[in-house]
Amino acid sequence: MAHDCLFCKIAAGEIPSSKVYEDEHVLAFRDINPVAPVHVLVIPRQHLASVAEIGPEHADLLARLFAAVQRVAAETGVAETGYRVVTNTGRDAGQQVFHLHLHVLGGRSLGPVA
Ligand code: DGP
Repeated sequence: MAHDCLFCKIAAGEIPSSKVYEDEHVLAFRDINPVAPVHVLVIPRQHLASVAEIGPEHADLLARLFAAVQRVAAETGVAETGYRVVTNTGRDAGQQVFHLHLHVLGGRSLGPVA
């Protein structure tokens, strides 16, 4: 676990969250400040700060993350209607939590990106 990382603490169960899916490698939980009817965060249990730290050695982990996204979409009812997957990286993107996470957004028409 990374020192003082909020999402590492959520992954470890030290901070409660509204879980949607979890397995050995991945956890998905509802965003505390949702901007859409479905707003779920999908994270690796392994600490990576952002997309900027992903390398070829993380190929399996990325596949697991996106498999979890598909499960979240199915379980929250947006697989058919559509959803958006967003990951903020660094200051200009407004990244607030420096533990890699995919926002899964859906449940309403989202309009164009940015
Ligand atoms: P980002 O800007 O991409 O780093 O998004 C971080 C998201 O994390 C933001 O949408 C709010 C959410 N968040 C922050 N703290 C907590 C928390 O303690 N619990 C949950 N469930 N979500 C959190």
